[in-house]
Amino acid sequence: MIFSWFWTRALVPQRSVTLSEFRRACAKTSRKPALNGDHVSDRSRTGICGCLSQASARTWVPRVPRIWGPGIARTPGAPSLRRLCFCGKGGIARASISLTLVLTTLAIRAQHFDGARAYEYAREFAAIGPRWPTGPGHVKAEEFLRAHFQRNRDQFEEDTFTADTPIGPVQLSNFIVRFPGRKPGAIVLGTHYETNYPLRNINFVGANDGASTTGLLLAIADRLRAESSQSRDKKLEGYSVRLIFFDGEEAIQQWSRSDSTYGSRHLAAKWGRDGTLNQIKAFLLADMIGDKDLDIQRETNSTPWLIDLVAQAAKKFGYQRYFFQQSMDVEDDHLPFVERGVPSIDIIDHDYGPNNSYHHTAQDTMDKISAHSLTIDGDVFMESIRLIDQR
Ligand code: 1BN
Ligand code: ZN
Repeated sequence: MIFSWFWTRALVPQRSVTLSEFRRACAKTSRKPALNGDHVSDRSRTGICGCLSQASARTWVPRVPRIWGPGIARTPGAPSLRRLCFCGKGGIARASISLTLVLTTLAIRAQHFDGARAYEYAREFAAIGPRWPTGPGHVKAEEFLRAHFQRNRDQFEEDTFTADTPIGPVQLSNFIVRFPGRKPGAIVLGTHYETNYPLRNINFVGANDGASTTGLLLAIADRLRAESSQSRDKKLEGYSVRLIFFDGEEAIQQWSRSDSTYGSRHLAAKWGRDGTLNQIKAFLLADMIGDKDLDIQRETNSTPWLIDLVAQAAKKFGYQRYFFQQSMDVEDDHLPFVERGVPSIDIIDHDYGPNNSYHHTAQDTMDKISAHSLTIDGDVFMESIRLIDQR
């Protein structure tokens, strides 16, 4: 039987014992002796639980959490969760596994978000180069996302359509990834992944504008995949989560309501027709929030209760100074959803570089964004999901 750090620290009275004491207790109860380095427990009989120290076979001490998931190092050679379970009675074993799955999920959630992982995804994605619609980088960006979701066996779909643009019909594709939950209803997180067509001749890679938030959502997908895999039915505990990688957010010629947000306008209309919009509890859009100097504005087209909820999530981590110090209204991919009554928020930092001088310029490169900002973003997105689940 194994127990996570929460169990050993929070629920079980702690006392130090030696390895020989533990082995004697095991022998009395016909338990298999544990291996050095194993996390062990004989709480039911002896009330002791912890992890055998690899440094000394003589001392048994509670140690670091023996949990693992994306971004959490599993000790090389550490036994799997199932192998660690060695208690006798089937029912107790099953209950123990369930408890462990719940506690492991809580432990994953308790970790700070892995912004370094999000940054690495963003770096790979920006390295594709400019991703303007109809260009070669756009095809590569689609291939990157497709290959990524296929490799991870995610439930994903490509929502391909033809947009009517100032340069004629253009084929665009939104990518939608689903993580089913136990509660009826869905939380939607979105970003755009393409780059600006008018900037196609200046090597504009959109490290912040497109790549950073694509990296963020890919790292969020890793967390959701890990959380799902911890449960027996492979579902999230709360609402389903859908991640959308929108195409065609940028203007093809000049930003206007009809020349921008092609992917979100298409999907919101489609989901309005097929009833999907009615299931959406909240839509959180991420845009340009990889900026090293993070300064997220209160976007005034966004839904007030959702702004408050995100502020509450930020407060939990002491991140207030990065959020909502200024207000601004921005037309973005959330508007087609706002207009159809879906509670929505644009989490955007439209203050990028001195006097916004990096925005839509060749200066929008990886050195202007940071893993730290992506950690802040990820923490707040994950906590916002939790708060929406609890509403
Ligand atoms: C976001 C990224 N946007 C364009 N690239 C939308 C936007 C429109 C942001 C107007 C600020 C002002
Ligand atoms: Zn842009």
